[in-house]
Amino acid sequence: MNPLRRLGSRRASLLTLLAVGALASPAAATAASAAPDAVRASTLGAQAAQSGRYFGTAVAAGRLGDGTYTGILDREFNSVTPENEMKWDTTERSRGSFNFGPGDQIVNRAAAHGQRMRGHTLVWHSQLPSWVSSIRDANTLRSVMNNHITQVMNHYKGRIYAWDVVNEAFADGGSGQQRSSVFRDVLGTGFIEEAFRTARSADPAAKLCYNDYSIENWSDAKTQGVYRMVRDFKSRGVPIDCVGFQSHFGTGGPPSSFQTTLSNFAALGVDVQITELDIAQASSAAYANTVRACMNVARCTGITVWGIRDSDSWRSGENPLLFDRNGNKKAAYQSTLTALGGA
Ligand code: 9MR
Repeated sequence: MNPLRRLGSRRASLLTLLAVGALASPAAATAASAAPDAVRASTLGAQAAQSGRYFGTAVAAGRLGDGTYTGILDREFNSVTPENEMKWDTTERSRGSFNFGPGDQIVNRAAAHGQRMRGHTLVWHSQLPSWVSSIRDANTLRSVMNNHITQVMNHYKGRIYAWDVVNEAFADGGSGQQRSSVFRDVLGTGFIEEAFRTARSADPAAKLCYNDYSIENWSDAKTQGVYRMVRDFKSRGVPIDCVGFQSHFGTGGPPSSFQTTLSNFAALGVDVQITELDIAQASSAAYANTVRACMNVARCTGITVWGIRDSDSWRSGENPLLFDRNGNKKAAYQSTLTALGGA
């Protein structure tokens, strides 16, 4: 067929469709002209997906029997992070004896619902069994740490989009240095590099993240300390793919420099993700500002809120999430959905 004629008939049928649509539904035509390049979705996950991002939540295995909870989970979210089920005190409570039951429950369910998984977390000073924190010999601790990373990652190989390989290794306050922990104190500060190298060999397809809190404000010493580490890793070829900003915010939401922080890290050649978002009292503006900061950074690949309903939150007294205790959408839900639609 003559290509011009083909174009002509396609244009004609498009015009017919538009005309019919405008007659049938003036409201739909108005919405379409306000968002010419994106159908506006009605759930968080679907809306995030339109810009190639995900919108996830922390999930607790113990709540999976609650139909209100799972109803929201499957409707709204396309990424899942186990809230506690992949932590060392669950996965290797005694040396060499691994328990993947609770983690598997979450991973299998997420796979069945087409949700991606973030693995959380392999090396962390907290929720760490005392048999690990009492090790004083460096060779023993090195092999225990590497074995833990390898066994857990092998078990979930191919099923995890991104792993928080090391969690919260930097100190609060003005030092900009690593915090004291059994890992740093016995192995030295190089334990983070070792953990990432081990993780890369265990599952080369998983994205490897460093995850921390209070690294959202660009000028903070802690932020700068993590930035220097990532810059050093990238310059020496230490495998790291992403940085997770937990984003447990107070009532004011993110610091005004948050987008700058995200884009400065991204410029080092890593993805950035908001990994544990919750905001005291969940104001609409604070949620919208957080989501916008991510939307404005191309390498900000996704957002995870740390729980579904306020009653599911580790800080439930502050009502920090997007759904109230009855599972109703809060005002911040709407501002989040709108902000996910982009500028
Ligand atoms: O939400 C988690 C809560 O159920 C646990 O009791 C707590 C134990 O440390 O961990 C919470 O999740 C934390 C996450 O794993 C790492 N960043 C801080 C989160 C909130 O404390």
